[in-house]
Amino acid sequence: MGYTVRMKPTKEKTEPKKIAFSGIQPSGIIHIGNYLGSIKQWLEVQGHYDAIFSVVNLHAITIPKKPAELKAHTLNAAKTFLASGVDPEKSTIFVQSDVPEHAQLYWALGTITKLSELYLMTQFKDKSQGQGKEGALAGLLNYPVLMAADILLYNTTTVPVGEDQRQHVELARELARRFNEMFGKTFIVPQALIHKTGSRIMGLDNPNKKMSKSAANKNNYIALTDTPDDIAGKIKKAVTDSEGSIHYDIDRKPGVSNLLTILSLVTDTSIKDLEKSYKGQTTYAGLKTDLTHTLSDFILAFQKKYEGISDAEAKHYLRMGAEKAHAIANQKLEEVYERMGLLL
Ligand code: AQP
Repeated sequence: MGYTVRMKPTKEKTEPKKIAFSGIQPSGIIHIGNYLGSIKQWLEVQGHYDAIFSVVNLHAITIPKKPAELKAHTLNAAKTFLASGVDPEKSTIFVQSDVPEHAQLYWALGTITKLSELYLMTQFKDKSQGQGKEGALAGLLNYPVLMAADILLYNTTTVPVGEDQRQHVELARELARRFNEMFGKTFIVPQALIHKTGSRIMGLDNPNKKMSKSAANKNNYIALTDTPDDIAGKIKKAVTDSEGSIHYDIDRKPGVSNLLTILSLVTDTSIKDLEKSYKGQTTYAGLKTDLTHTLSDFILAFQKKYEGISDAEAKHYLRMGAEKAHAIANQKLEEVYERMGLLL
């Protein structure tokens, strides 16, 4: 005699769709900090998330730019995405100004953002110093509102960024919650994805300030366009300390800790293992030589891929991406307009 085991019908669990959005400003030549803090994480989410990556040129003009340079940096940024391993068949890449919904949602969100929230932003405080108290531009103040629009347009769940963007993602979360409360559930409240190591690569010339594309001193950053000679020169001049012991201590040894962090991420070796391998060394020459060779190999391999990508190919993928992004963004904007009473 056989038994019939009746199984309770199991409800199929459908995981919510994971959507990642991130961007880079075409405000200069992309550096190793942008790569390690942001693009490297994009490659980790690619394939597991619906990933959308944008060259955020509307953000870049919050600090005045020469038009021809902005155009060149925009295309170069897109080629950098591709050369780094962003696959345009798996992920969407596009230029922000090609999708007008970013500026439109920015306006709508600006109407529920408090000025006090914007004045609190560290990036505004830092960057407006260069514009002077009276001359600080509204675009720079509103930068985080535009960034919230970028993120919220795509039902983004996850925002892979460097540490400097944490405060801006926090505002995007707050605006999503506020809008949902005021007008009904419209936006997903996104999470920042910020790695513990590498989310804040420091300037080589000043390890107490983050590496930055627009730094006045070229020795601040390793650009992805640097030659092995540039790299050797910059690493040689990188600020360390006079202690002569190679270990990680962010407070007492910010320069050496920064070099160890970069080497750890580029070689996929833990900082602990690196410390062990340099135990007993009393100068920084060995660490600097290893970092120079590792970075040169990494950047030369990147440049080889970059040179294989034509402008026409990059433009093709950007057009394709803009169409895909526009379709999603347009639907979300309509929903927002409907909820706010902007559609009849
Ligand atoms: N030093 C850094 N370490 C780690 N991650 C970093 N990012 C920027 N600097 C570092 C991350 O790179 C992504 C793109 O940055 P962005 O283009 O939006 O502008 P940013 O954050 O203001 O970077 P820069 O290089 O300093 O540009 P400028 O000089 O134009 O302001 C972001 O995810 C950022 O967190």
